[in-house]
Order: sequence, then structure tokens, then C-alpha cells
Amino acid sequence: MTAEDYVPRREDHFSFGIWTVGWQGVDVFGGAVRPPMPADRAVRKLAELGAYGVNFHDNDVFGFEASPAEREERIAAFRKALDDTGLVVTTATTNLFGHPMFKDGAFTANEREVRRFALAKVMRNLDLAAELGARAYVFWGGREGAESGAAKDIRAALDRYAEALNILCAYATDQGYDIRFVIEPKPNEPRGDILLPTVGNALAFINSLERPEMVGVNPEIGHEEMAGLNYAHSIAQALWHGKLFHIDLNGQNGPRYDQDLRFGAGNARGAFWVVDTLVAGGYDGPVHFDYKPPRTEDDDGVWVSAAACMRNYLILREKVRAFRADPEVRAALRESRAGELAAPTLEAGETWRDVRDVTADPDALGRRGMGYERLDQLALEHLYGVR
Ligand SMILES: [Mn+2]
Repeated sequence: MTAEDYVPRREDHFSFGIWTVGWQGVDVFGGAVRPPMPADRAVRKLAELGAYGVNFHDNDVFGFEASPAEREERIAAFRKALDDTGLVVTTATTNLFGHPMFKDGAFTANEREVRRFALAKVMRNLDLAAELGARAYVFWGGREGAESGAAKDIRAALDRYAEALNILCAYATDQGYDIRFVIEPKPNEPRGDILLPTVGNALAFINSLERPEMVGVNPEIGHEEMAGLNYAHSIAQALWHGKLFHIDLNGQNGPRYDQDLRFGAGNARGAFWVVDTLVAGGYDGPVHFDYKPPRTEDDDGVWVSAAACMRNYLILREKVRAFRADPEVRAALRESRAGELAAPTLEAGETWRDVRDVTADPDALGRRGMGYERLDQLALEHLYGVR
């Protein structure tokens, strides 16, 4: 492989949120460092870099306060950029967090008026998403949570969360939209504690919905790692449940604020196993990046970081393939009995009766090493570039 080989292609299905490259750098301690970026400019620049698709919030395209005429004008410019470049809308979502009215949540706000307006806002953008061809619709409940105990009855809030998704599933079905919903978990930020904090919580919640088959998860690397969890394991379990409909790739350095670094930065070793899990698991949705170009960057830096997300994915994919094809790795995997885990514990036709009185040689089993250090060192050497 040479540097020129890590060039993104359409079939790689790389997509970006419009809000990623469009982030102006406003944070808790400082104002904007970059000018606003119209959605159509983001589309044109991402197409130049080799992206395949985009994801958008309603208010990435037009403002919350936009008049009907302004809304139509902004959507027309967005649509023209999509038509001119051939980029597809893979995914869409609703901004249910920016306006002060959502300070206590949207679907789980204590005030019923807020909840009813939130549903209308989602339905309106679902119409646009379906029209633009989105196949996935994300629900990131950033404001669905609390900072204090008595403020929110969590069981009632979960009732309202489920009610909202049931209503919206019914709406999408009645409208005949070919679109699936995905819940994006996050443990905290902006709320002190957010509902459905991890992939596991979301998977359990989905089972209580009226149309669980329509709803999957959209795990983000940073969000799982903020909770100290292993993202590769989270997406592996989502794949196991048939629920990995979408992914948000970025970079994070352990449990702290949501860093949203470019993919491949932050926990690089974790990123290697993420790509390995996606490749091995046959994930076929958009390879979507949800990151924020740091405030230190000007417009050039924004596009450097966007290109780097795709390039790092391609570099890691090459390394993962080389790791899996390496004869020494294959031998080490055999030595570690990795393949044996695929064999059911009981033989065909056996029941508990056949293992009720099984004996073993505990001392011999206890003495036998697993060889995982050799195996992991081989992975690290592939990642470090010496193999
Ligand atoms: Mn994030």
C-alpha cells in the first residue's frame, strides 16, 4: 500500500453530519471561531473530499425561526448541491436540543406543550428526510435527562419516551416511508444524566416499543467511551441483536467531556478493533462520522480533519485486513483456541443431562495459558506499522 491508496471511494459509504464540518466552535467557555457554513457548501466540499453521503438536522439546513419562504430557499440550495454532486442523504435527525424551549427535554419534558411541539417538529422533518431519500432517522435525546433527583420521574419519562417513538413509528408507517429509527445513547452532556445512557440501555428499551423491528441503535464511539465502555463490544452486541442500523465514528480519550475528535485520533487502539468488528460483522450501513473540528482550526483545518476521518478509516481497514491475513496471527488464534468459542457447548441432541456429571482436570486446565499476549502484541505491531 502507498499513501495514494487511502483514497475514499463511493463504495466506502463515508458520510458526515452537516453539523460536523459546520461546527462554529461555540463551547461552554467561548464563542464562535468560524463563520456559519451553509449546508450546501458543506455538501460541495465533502463531495470534493470523496464522501458518499450526508446526515442533517432540520436546523442545519434552515434556522429554527426561518419563515416558510426562507425554509424553502435553504432546502432548495441544499437539494441543488446534492443533485450537482451526487451525494446522497443517508440519514436525518431533529434538533430537539438547541432552542431554550427544550431545556428540560423534548419527548420527556415535564411540560406537555413542549412534548406535543417536539412531535410536530420531528414529523415535519421526517417528511423532508423521506423526500430526500434518508433511510435512517436518528434520535439523540441530549436534553432528555435531569440534573437533580425529584425533578424527573424517570419511569414516567420512559413512558413518554416510548410513547413518542410509538407515535412516530406509526406516523412513518402510515406515510409509507422506507425509513428506520435509530436511538443514539449518551451518558451525560448536556444534561447531568441522560436517559438511555448506553447501547445496552437503548437495546432493552427498544424491546418495549410497539414496533421494535423498526428501531435500532446508532452508537457513537465518544459516547460509549465517556461511560468507560468498550465501543467495539457495544457494536458487536448491537450486531448480535440485528440492531446496528447506523454508527457515529469519532475519537475520544477516556471518560471526560465529549471530545468529538476526528476518527482515529483519541483511542487509536480502540479504533483498530472498531474497524475489525465492523468488517467482521458485515456492517453495511453508512460509515458515518460525527466529530467536531477543534476550535483551533480555520476553514482549511476543517477540511483537513474531515479528510483525515476517512483516511484513518481506510488505513485501519488495511491494517485490520493485514492482521487477519497474517499467518502468524492465524497460528496465534489457533493457539488461543479462539475458534473453539464458535462451537456450542453441548453436542447436537445433548441436554443438561449430558453435562450434569461431566468431570475435568481442573489443575491441567488452570495451568494452561491462553497465549493472548502473543496475539495482542501481533495486533499492536500491525497497528504500530512494524509488520
Ligand atoms: Mn459526541
